[in-house]
Amino acid sequence: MRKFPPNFRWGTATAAYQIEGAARLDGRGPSIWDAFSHIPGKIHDGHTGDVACDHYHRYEEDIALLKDMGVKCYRFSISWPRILPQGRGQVNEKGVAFYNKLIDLLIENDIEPWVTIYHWDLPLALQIEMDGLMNPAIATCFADFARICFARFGDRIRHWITLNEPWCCALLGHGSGDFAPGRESDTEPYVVAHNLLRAHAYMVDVYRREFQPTQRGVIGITNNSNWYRPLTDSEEDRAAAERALDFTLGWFAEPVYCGCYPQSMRDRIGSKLPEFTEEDRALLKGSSDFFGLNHYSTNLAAEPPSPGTMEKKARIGGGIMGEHGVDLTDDPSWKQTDMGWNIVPWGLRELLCWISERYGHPPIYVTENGCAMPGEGDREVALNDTGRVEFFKEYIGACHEAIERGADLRGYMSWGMLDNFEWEYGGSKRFGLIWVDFEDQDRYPKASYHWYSNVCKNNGLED
Ligand code: PNW
Repeated sequence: MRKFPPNFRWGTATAAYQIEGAARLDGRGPSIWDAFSHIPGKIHDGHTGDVACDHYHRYEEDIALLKDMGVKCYRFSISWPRILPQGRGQVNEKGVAFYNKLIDLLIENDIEPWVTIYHWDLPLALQIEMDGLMNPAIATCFADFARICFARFGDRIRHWITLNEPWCCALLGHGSGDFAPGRESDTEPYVVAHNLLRAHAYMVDVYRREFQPTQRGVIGITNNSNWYRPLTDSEEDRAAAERALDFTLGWFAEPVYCGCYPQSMRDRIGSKLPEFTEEDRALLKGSSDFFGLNHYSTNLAAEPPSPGTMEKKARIGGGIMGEHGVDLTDDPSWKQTDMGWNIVPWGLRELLCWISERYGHPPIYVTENGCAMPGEGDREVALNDTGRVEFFKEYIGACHEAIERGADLRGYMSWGMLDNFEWEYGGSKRFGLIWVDFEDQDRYPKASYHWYSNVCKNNGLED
């Protein structure tokens, strides 16, 4: 048995728009994802999050499934437009009541609620009225929304995550246009990233000044990153791999830990990269009590030119990925998930050790890791998901190795609890430990659910 440290947090994660449904119920206002998913052609087969997993009505059943799984914690996000239908101003008490019921029932079942304040569902009103994440004033809107969350729920929440994966909002929402609000640009991502970093800092500032002294929780940000392995041992390729990390993870982590953007970005982006004011810099530096990491894959990184560069540019739009000047490729021997993401478990180990070294040994939580597997539209295939069990076994093993090498990893959350609305892919990509029948909303635990349940209960991996 490979045991994990005592008090290691085993959990699983979801996001509001991906599971709740009840999109027009009990006073919820529209978000940019409601608007985006209803535009023909944006989402696979015209799927939307109108119903999703109907978790809004089935949260009791879902908490019972969490309880049986034996997780110690459950990460979910709060739908901003359910709390503030206009994005600011009047609070929707029915929305508050839903999260109160959810939080209370989790605690009753000995499951720690971990709250993500923003998992991409910006109120549509803020997009229309003020250009959403492009407007510097959005940071104050985030802080005001967060204050309501702390005030209403903070007496029972010990772990807050301000933002989920700002990289996706910047690059996919404003670079390639694959995500809401669907903008394609090679300048907007830098502005959006900058405003989200400021929003994070403002939210943390509100928490630390007004709530943390009495509520005694911790607060941090969750970033996503692949691991980038140098294609060869050459100095150029090693520099290219570091640069790829800077442009994905360092872009958001460096300001939080050091108060500025990575040097390689400043060198290459020049004046397109906004600058922090002294005040913002001071608020940002040291603004995370832990390092939240979502991790899904690994690529090879090399110094261009080579044909791969152009391919990546086209895929992740606007030329912006090209700006790091890294040729990203895949090793043909690597297996891939249904998303086409490479399965490289040791990449997570390397990334955890890199974070630990680069950012001064912070407490780290893996707040998402998981896979979509092919053929799972078919229930029988999904319930016997040996590929996912193998994936988790190897990736959790890699976490264990990272701890042995000295990383202060304190928790691991699988993505995701349920098959859900997988953004642009709608219901066609299934990441869940639990299979969902989107016709009648019945839930069926997959083999991986039972396997993961043992990991949680044993606090370790059976050999
Ligand atoms: C994450 N990429 O998204 C999100 O936090 C989840 O909501 C989502 O369901 C999950 O991963 C699976 O996709 C990502 O292009 C989306 O590298 C895209 C990327 C990474 C993460």
